Formats: sequence, C-alpha cells, structure tokens
Amino acid sequence: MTDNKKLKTWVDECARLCKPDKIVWVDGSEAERKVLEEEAVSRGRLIRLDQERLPGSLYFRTDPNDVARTEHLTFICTKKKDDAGPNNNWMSPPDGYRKAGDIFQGSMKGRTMYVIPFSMGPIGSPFAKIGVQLTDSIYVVLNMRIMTRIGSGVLKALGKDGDFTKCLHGKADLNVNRRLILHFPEDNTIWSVGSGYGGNALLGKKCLSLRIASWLANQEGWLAEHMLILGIEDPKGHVEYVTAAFPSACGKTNLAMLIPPDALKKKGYKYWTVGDDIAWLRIGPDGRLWACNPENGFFGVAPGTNSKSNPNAVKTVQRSTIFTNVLLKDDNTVWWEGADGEPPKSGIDWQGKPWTPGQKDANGKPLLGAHPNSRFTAPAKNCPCISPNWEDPQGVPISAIVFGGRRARLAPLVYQSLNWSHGVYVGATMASERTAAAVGTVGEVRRDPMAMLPFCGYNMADYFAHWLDMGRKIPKPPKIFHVNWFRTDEHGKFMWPGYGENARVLEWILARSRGDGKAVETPIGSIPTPDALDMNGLDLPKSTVDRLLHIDNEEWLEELEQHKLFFESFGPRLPKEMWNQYYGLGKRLTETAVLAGVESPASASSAVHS
Ligand code: OXD
Ligand code: MN
Repeated sequence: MTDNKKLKTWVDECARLCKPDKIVWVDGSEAERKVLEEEAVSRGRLIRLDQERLPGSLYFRTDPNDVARTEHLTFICTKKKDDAGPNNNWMSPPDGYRKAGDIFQGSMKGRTMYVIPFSMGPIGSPFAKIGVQLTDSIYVVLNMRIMTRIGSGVLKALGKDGDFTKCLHGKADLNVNRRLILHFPEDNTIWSVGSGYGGNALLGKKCLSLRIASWLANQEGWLAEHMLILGIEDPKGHVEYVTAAFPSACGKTNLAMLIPPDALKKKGYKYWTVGDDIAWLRIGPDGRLWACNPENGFFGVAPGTNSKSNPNAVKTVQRSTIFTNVLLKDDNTVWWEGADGEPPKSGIDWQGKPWTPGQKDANGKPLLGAHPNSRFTAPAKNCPCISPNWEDPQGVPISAIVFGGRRARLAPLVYQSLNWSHGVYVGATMASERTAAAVGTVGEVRRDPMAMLPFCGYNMADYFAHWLDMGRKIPKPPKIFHVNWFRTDEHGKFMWPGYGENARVLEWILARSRGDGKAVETPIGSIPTPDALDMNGLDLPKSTVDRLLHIDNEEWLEELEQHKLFFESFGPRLPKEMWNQYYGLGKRLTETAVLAGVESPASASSAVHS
C-alpha cells in the first residue's frame, strides 16, 4: 500500500461514490498477473489462446457498441470554455463531475475496484509522470500492465507527498447513452465511464499522455505529441532519431517498425523503434530536443498487419499479447482481414458469432471476421527492432520532426520547411483525406493539426503559440519536414510504393538535417532534386518521381483558402505568426505563379542548393 495521504483520501472518496465490494491494490507482480488472468478466464471474460503457438496470450471481445474512441462523448472540462477551444467538446467542471458522478454512483456494487499506480515514462526518468487509475475491469488492469509501468515501484517513486493524475474509470453498464470521457486539466483528473474500449479506458494513453500531458507541457515548457519515434543507425554505428506525426490510418506503427529495402540495407543502415504512437519532448542540456516514449507497449490496429506490411509487428504479437475483437480461429489462435495466409475455413467473429469466409450481411456487404479497429496489446520489449535506448531515462535526441497526411493530390512526397515557425505552420495546416473505411465522404479533407485534433487538451490556438514559443527556446531545434506517401495517379493508384521504401525519403530527411542532401527551393519549402533520393533497386520511372515531387501553384493557392477558413475558426486567439506564415506562403505562391506563365512552376523556382 502507500503512505501517500492524498492518494489514500482520493481512493476512499471514489470508493464511497462507486461502492465496490472490494478494493485491490495492484502490485504489478507476476503472481498477481496469474491470479487476475485465472479469474478473468474462469469467469469467461477472457479466453486463453493456444499456449504453444501464442504463449501468454489472451483473447477478448468488447461490447459490440464499444469498439472505438468516442470523440463526441469526450470532453475537456475547463472553467472557461475558451480554454478548451473550438477543437474540443467542452463541459463545465461542476456539470462534468455531476453528470459522470450520477453514472459512477454505486456502479461497482458486486465488483472489485482495482487501484493501479502507473508511470508514463520509465519510473524515475525526468520525463515520467505518475498516474493512478481506479477501474472495475480486469481487462483494463491486464492491458495497463502491458501499456504502462505499474505497481509497487511506482508507489515508491510517488512517495509520501508526490502528485499524480487521478484517473477514475468504470464500465458501469457499457451503455453508449451513459458514456463520458472527461478531462479536468485544472484538477489533473480524468473520469471515464461507460466504456471498456482501450482508447477510452486505458487512461494512461490518449487521456493522460496526450490530453492532460499536452496541458501540462504547455505550462511546464515541453511538448506532448501524437508521434512515433524512430532511430536510424548509419554504417558507422551512429544513430539519429526522428519523430513523425500522422493521423490515423496513415501507417504510423508500420513506419515505426520499418525494414529498409535490400538496396539500402546493403549500405549498412539499421532502423530501431523507440515508440509508435506518443512522444514527449523536452529541451536537453545540450540544447537539442530530446524525446521519450511514455508507453511500455503497442496498442496496434490488427487488420492489415502481415509479414509484408509489418514483419516486426507480426513477430511482436507472437507472445504475451492481448488480442481484442479479432477473429477467433477453431484452433484457438487468431486471424484478421489482411493477416498472413488464407482466411480460415471457419471461426468465431468479433461479435462472438460463427463465421465463414465470404459471408454477407442482409445488404450484401461482406461480413468481417475481425472488427476494422480490432487491436493487439503487446509489450514493446517483444519487438525485434526495439531500440536499445528506448527506455533511456534521458530520452533520445531528435534530428528531424516529420508531419504527414494522406493526400491524393497537392502535397509532394516530401518537403522541408523553411525554418521552425514555417514548420509549425506546416504542422498546423496538416490534413488528411478520409478513406473508404471511415464514415464521411471519400476524399474529403479533414484538418488534423500535428495529428492532434482529437488529443490536444486545450485551445489549439494556444497550442500553436506554445509550439512557436518552443522554437524560440530550443537552441538547436530539429528540422521540420512534411511527407505524403499517398499521392495517386490519374487511375487512382498510389504512385509511391510506401512501407520499407519510405526509408529512401528518411535518408534524405536526415541528410538535410545534417546540412547535406541536395534540394530545390519552392514556394512551399525545399524538395529533393530528382537525383537526391537514393532510388537504387527501385524500378520507378523518372516521370513518376517528377510527379511525386511536383508542386502545382494553382492547387496550392486553392489549398490556402482552406488554411484561411481553418485559422479563422480560432478567432483573435490565433498567434499572429500563423497569419504571417499564411501571407508569406501566399506571396511566394503568387510570385512563382506569375513566373510560371513563362516557365513551368518547378523550374521557375529552381534555385538548386545543397
Ligand atoms: C490510436 C489512435 O489508437 O490514434 O493510437 O486512435
Ligand atoms: Mn494514436
């Protein structure tokens, strides 16, 4: 237990509200894991998978109405509505506590309340933040064991007077009409009720490590970002690190675990995963920006994961993994759409119903064995390419920050921003097109600044100001880039092969960060000269490379209109520097558009430099 008075008082308070039959303090031991698993399996909540082929692995189905993050039920509860900003749903703190309190009231009767002390970031690291989650879900406890560092070591680090994020979670009756995910940044508190889905219920992840952490980071002078962290080791053994932010369905986990193509591998480069979803960044004593992955595992999307798209992820989930809402095969292993090999002849689908391949629903649509958002929860240490430095308490130094979206047109394969402030503008105007898999019109562009739209715990106008401010404070800032793996040709086919081939772009990015690498200046930033990307072993016509790097001033001028509308939604709170960047881009585009009347836009602006 603990001698932290604040913690004891808070646990008592929550117990009085939720009225559990029993309170269990989670110590994080192996013996405890076995007891919890046994209990969940014997009560039919979890299924033990084939222990020879998937040792230590478990299977779980969520309620069919509880399979994804519910952004419309997610709120930032600040005293002033404007502090939450137009990017968030807002509720006043008294309303939030009252509404969720009514649902929590007595909701743990007949259940156990688990107390999970957890650390985001290695325990004791200068990056680390401590949280304590109360929950009535064993599934949540078992997932938190993988995704965070939990137990007695955390209580020790918390000590008698340490502060922590108060995270109260309860399943209640899993009713979508009685579900609320509330953040009270001014109280360092999260209340989540009515959902057992990871993104809503594992409170260390999106709720603490992004929404609350972004608020704290703004106050304390650091950054909490929706970014992967990747290490690239050169043939001499020197490792450089990049972070990259992409909206969902843009291949973040795949990029984090990238395996370069053979032609590049031969040069002796090695790729190392530090994190696949969240980066906390601080200014180091050497004046560079240093990053830490606050998580301890991967909560990855299963469908589409196979030995071609992500061989390292396939190896990562071979043991000690919890699979959620995938297809359960008759041999007690798992499958999902886009997994290796043929679909099984039969199985039990994510809703617990018998399934055979080719089954259709009443409207003739194929019935999926795995939910499109089905997940694996796997320990980071399982990953064959996990960086030897991934738990370094000081983090890893960052050479480049990469922003990216899914754009069929417009954005070139890669470009480098002019400087930090322009890089912030590039991140702030980031956008992605909706895919057929998502609700909404296909191709519709959604603004998703820094991939943080669903995760920024405060007014994004202030968030942009904070990014600009950080630029003024970092003596040796990383360079900022934008990539687009998703440009298509006139037949709608991707022009860039993606996956491991993205290493070709990363090599140029690192070269540029060191001050090498050939580039052409354009109105939107610097792009590689046609010979600057190493295309060895890749059979891509030069005309395709030219099209991948083409910048159409007219299209960009249209895009600029969208930036304007987006910026206007923040009113006067938007930093002036964002408008300066907007006017600067407009000016550069119009000037080169005039020149382009004589020459093509790319050649008109081609001031080659290296
Ligand atoms: C995630 C997400 O689960 O971004 O990582 O939704
Ligand atoms: Mn994410």
